[in-house]
Amino acid sequence: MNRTSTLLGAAVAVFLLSTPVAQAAAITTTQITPTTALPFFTYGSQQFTIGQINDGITADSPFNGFASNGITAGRITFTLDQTYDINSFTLWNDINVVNEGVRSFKLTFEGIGGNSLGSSAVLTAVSQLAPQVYSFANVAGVKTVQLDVVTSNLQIEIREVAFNGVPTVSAVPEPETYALMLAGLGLVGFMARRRNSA
Ligand SMILES: [Ca+2]
Ligand SMILES: [Ca+2]
Repeated sequence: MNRTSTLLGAAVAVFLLSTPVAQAAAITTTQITPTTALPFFTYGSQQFTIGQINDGITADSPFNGFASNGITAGRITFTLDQTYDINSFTLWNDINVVNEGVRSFKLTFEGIGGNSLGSSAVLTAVSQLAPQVYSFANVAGVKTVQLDVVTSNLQIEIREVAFNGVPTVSAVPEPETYALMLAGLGLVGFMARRRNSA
């Protein structure tokens, strides 16, 4: 390995060390604001409203979760508290009592300006107590996720949702990182010129 490639390697190493790496974490509850035009089911004094989809409660009791009052398809919008780079969606569907709930759905990701960042394929779901995790290639800069329920059995019933990801980091390097990169590249250029003139 000659000196130029060694210096180039050093410059790249400095750049990598200077780039903060956030740990992927669950995006839940107050990080998500759900909205929908779907009606909600009521049972006696109980209301199965959209806010139950992100209240952090995933248990069977007390019948917690959103239910769409007999509507089997429709859109629920999740607005996130900031932009995230997302790599999975977790669905707590209905519990498997009489087998209602979501059967298939699609996710569409949107950036901060409402621009589409792409959609998932139509994904399948089953009624069960355990959460279902849907992993996908990382989608960067997501501010809003549209959940389009395509089919359900009896009605849409969702106990809870979450995403997994990291807060989006600006693509522009930090000033000090940028300066280190320039210094490294300058050294490489200097050494290359010396080699050429030698
Ligand atoms: Ca809940
Ligand atoms: Ca149910």
